[in-house]
Amino acid sequence: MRIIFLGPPGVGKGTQSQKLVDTLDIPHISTGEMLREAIRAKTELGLKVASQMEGGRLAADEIVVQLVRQRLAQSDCRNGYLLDGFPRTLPQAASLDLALAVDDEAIDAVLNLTVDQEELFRRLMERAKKEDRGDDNEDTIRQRMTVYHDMTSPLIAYYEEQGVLHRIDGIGTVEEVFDRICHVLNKVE
Ligand code: B4P
Repeated sequence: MRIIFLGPPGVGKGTQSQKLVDTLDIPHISTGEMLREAIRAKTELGLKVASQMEGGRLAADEIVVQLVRQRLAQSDCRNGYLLDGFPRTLPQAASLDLALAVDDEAIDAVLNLTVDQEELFRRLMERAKKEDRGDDNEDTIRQRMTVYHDMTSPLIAYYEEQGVLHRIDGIGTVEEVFDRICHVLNKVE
């Protein structure tokens, strides 16, 4: 299965992705994690994206698209994968579609997790207490919400038109949300 996790910052994409890849035994491709790893390793790419991410902006499309293309070309992705946080812009989605079309492949399901703004904010401020992420502070969180609204939310209509979008209520315990996701995917398979 080829699955995309869509949703605003802090909605639980990373949390639910981890559970899902353990269940489905497919690779977990988190662009946020790949970019953070490049920043930690101080690679050339990491140095380029660090200030963008810490300011709550997105990394440049060309950088992220190239990272994902390289990852999807690896042999463990042949039978499916879960994309967590990619695509995040319409150009990223278009480039993914082009790459898939070359191999006559398609995305099976796009899971759009939803949670109200207040709860998103609460979760991210809570995470800020536990994890040292440069992008989890009040000002940056607001900026990330704006970026999500302007750049990422148009993908909802994009995938709705393709007939692969599934809305999932992200409120509740991690287990409750996961049950909803499994219920949706059981119907797709
Ligand atoms: P990501 O790493 O994708 O992270 P995120 O959107 O902030 O969070 P996520 O939704 O995964 O939330 P999580 O499960 O952790 O992106 C970070 C940055 O990377 C972006 O802002 C951007 O700059 C850059 N980037 C990534 N992809 C890019 C792309 N394609 N193009 C350009 N730039 C890109 O959950 C949040 C918290 O809530 C956690 O603490 C968790 O424990 C808690 N939580 C989860 N589920 C819960 C539940 N049911 N109840 C209560 N708490 C819950």
